[in-house]
Amino acid sequence: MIREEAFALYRQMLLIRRFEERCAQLYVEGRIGGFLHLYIGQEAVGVGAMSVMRPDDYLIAYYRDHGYALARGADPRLLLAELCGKFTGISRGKGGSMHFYDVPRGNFGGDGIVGGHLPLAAGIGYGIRLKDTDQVCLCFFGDGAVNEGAFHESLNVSALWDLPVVYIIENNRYGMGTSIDRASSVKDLYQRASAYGIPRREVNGMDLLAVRTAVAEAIERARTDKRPTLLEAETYRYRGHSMSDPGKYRTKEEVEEMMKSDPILLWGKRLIEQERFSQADLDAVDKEVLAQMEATVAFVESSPDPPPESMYEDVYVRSPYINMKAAEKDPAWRSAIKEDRMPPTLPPPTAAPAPEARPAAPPAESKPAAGAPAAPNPAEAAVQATAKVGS
Ligand SMILES: Cc1ncc(C[n+]2csc(CCOP(=O)(O)OP(=O)(O)O)c2C)c(N)n1
Ligand SMILES: [Mg+2]
Repeated sequence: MIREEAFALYRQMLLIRRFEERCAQLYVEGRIGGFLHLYIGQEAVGVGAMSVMRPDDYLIAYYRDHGYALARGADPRLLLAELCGKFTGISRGKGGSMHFYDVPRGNFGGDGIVGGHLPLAAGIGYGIRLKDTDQVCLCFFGDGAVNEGAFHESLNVSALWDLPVVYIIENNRYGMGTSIDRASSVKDLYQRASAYGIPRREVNGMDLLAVRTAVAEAIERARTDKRPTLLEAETYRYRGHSMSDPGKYRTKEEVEEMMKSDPILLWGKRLIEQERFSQADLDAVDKEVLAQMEATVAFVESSPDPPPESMYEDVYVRSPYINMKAAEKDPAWRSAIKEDRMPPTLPPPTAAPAPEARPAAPPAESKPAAGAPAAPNPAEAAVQATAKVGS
């Protein structure tokens, strides 16, 4: 790895760490609402994996999703704004911690349902297959997700249909307060892939280089052989499951022991041992990252809240993938999908109504009687129009 890249990866891990430490403070101060799940301790997995992705590849993740967005190059100011519910946020302040979507960077965001996004990863893989490109999709999830039915369904269909998806378990040993010893009959989680004939391996998730090597190999298999892989990265989260977790299910000693193999510490040590950088270099970048965080907070403080009208926006999306049969067989659909445009047979989009044109809520006395059809709602009408195409 070239010197500059080795240092850039160190900086990325540090940025995630400092970003989240600041988030924890802001949460305690009541400036961040909702849930907050921190990735602290697991940074090497996201940063190592992301470092070998191509800009046109995709990723999808679970609710512990801040690290992926930062490692993929999202602006921390937009991410903190999202956490604070500001209109400048990456999901316009409407997603919060668990929903850092960043489609221009191929980031399909976090998901609050354990295992809920694994079928979506298979869907993205299927989309790549339809487009006939050599892109890949990386899918990150926790050890808790491997016991969900969606995990098995997704792995099965990915193997069956040769989908270019790399599934990455971040095994931090706990699902909320439940240790994997109490949740999984097989402790080597990567072996679950043997049931589906999927290539698999485990990797030390605290070692950036090891993660990078394992993910690069899996990506290559997905890109050229169109085969999925299951990786298990052994890692650890230092903080509670979320900010409201008192952490009574593990000892202080266990956490301290794991912190000795801290990924940022290990990578920094390696950079110094190889005489590529000095401790002073590492200290200087830390200072720079801390200053960046202060500027990030200042940006958020001067950001507006979302206007009330914006709650009607970003609710539904029109997708050309709703008609799978046409997408596979109809030449007009196939070429439209390859060129990333809407197939010609879709009805024209229903324009979003101007705020003043929206139907006002009926006064209580004029509500339709029980059983009577409800007044048409423009958003529902748009969905019904889309649904007809797929039926
Ligand atoms: C289907 C479903 N069941 C239960 C929950 C509640 N829940 C939220 S996080 C979590 C633990 C998941 O742990 P893991 O997959 O190991 O990820 P980690 O939080 O350790 O990163 C549970 C049970 C949920 N969100 N979705
Ligand atoms: Mg876990």
